[in-house]
Amino acid sequence: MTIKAIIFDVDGTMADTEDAHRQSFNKAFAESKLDWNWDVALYDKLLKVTGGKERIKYFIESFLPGFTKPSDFLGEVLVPSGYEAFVKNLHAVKTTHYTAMMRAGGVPLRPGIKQLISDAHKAGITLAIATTTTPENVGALLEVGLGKDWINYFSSVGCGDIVPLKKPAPDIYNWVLDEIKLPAADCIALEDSNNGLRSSLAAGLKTYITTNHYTRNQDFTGAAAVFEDLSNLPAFYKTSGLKLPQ
Ligand code: XBP
Ligand code: MG
Repeated sequence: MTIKAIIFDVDGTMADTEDAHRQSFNKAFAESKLDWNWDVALYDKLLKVTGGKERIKYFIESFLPGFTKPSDFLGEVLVPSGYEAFVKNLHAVKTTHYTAMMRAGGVPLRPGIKQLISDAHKAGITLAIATTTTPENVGALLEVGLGKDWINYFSSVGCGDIVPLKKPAPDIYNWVLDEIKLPAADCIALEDSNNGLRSSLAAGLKTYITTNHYTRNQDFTGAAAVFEDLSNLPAFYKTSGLKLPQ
């Protein structure tokens, strides 16, 4: 197999961002006068659900039995201040805190990621991104990690709500494959989580895993290989068959 494209997950793969997400959620809760606090142990459970808005709902519906949801309707009329709007606004506040943390250089790229992107780009391999998080979050992270022209490395950047279903559904990977006009058989994916792996496998992608403190005990059945990280790039190139200058 000659690898023609590498599709990168973002959170937990390109950078260890989940704790920054967790802290940003907590800042949004405080700013919104909600006495909610997601510690690491709780967040570990909440990561079962991908997508920040979906995760807030999962928290409310599974951990806050007494919470009175703002009603979406006044009689028959859909009201803008309802539950959907409440979650959407809370998530928007969270995103402002997250992007500020990223722009402050809060989270570096994981070992080997920058070199892999540079080597692959030089070798003419198509690079793309398939993530659950928002485009603003991706931009804020990669502007610092790869520079303001980071977008020039990627032929497609598939994010968040651009597709109907989030990981573990294959939608975001299928969307990216359509954009780069390559069959899954000519591409590989880089992921960090069980939800991500199920999504990329369902899209027919050979997938390599780099674990992190939230995912290292997850099930990676079906992965082509599992690495702690990409600090040993030659080993990753050898295992994946990527023919890249080192
Ligand atoms: C992981 C996710 C994201 C983040 C939070 O994304 O599930 O939802 O946890 O980001 P990835 P948002 O696919 O890159 O691993 O709040 O922006 O959704
Ligand atoms: Mg991830």
